[in-house]
Amino acid sequence: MAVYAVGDLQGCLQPLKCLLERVAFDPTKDTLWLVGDLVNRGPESLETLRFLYGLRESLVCVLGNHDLHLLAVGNNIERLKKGDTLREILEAPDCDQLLDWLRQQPLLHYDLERNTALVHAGIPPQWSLKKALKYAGEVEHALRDDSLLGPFLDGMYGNEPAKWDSDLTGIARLRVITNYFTRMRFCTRDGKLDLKSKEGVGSAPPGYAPWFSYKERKTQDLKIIFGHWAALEGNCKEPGIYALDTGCVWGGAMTLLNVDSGQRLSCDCDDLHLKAPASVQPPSQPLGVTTPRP
Ligand SMILES: [Mn+2]
Repeated sequence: MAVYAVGDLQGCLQPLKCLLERVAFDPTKDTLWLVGDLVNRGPESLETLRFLYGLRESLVCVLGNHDLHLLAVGNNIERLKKGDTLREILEAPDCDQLLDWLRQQPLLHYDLERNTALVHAGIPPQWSLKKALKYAGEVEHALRDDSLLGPFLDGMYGNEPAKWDSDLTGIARLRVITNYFTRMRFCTRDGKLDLKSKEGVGSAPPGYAPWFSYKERKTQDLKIIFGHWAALEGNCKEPGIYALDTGCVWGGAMTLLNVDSGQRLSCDCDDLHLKAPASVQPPSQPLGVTTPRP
């Protein structure tokens, strides 16, 4: 009855299978938590989604920015971008089934028994868990509602407003909530986002710091498991904060965390002879230095 959390998959199915085999994952007993960015950039986005759909009864997964992008492209709101490896999903006979499942997934998951939250990017310092769950619910409602889905996906792109204000309404409100949960790395003490810097902790612009680093953060008593930030290379010294994106798709590794014991395992993705398409190249610079991230 173990709970395992795994970092960003980005269509890298073989490293996930390698990790699940190593812990003898049993879907009838164990649970898999995923931090989102299930697809894109990697070699097997379609097979990854199919595999997860098959495991859905034993799975908790939160949405990442790439998953939202897939939903936007799949609903004809946005076009494929250079470097996207999502076409095979859009052309698959089971595309609708997979995307319907994907849009039901939350942005934030909270496990009461473990006092642990699962989120793609993070929870901004000014939000309590209670507020974060409420605001995540607003976006989740829009994703699940047939009449709200299109307007939400159409309006979610953009970096403004950079900061939360409880008076925000409509798409601007949903956009900043979405940016906090799925794109945040650096912010100010009061939660103003910088969405341009994608490098390590040392690259914070003046006045900004990693979202988890503020002493006044209102989720100090909560364990938080997150992904999205490959430049951290899985290192986060903040107590109770677990960074799991170790840049598998960029030639790094995929990381699995036993949520109860804290034990980590990683699978080196280069060892699996991934069939990466020619358009997907590992970064030429060491991870965590100046690697650009989507
Ligand atoms: Mn991401």
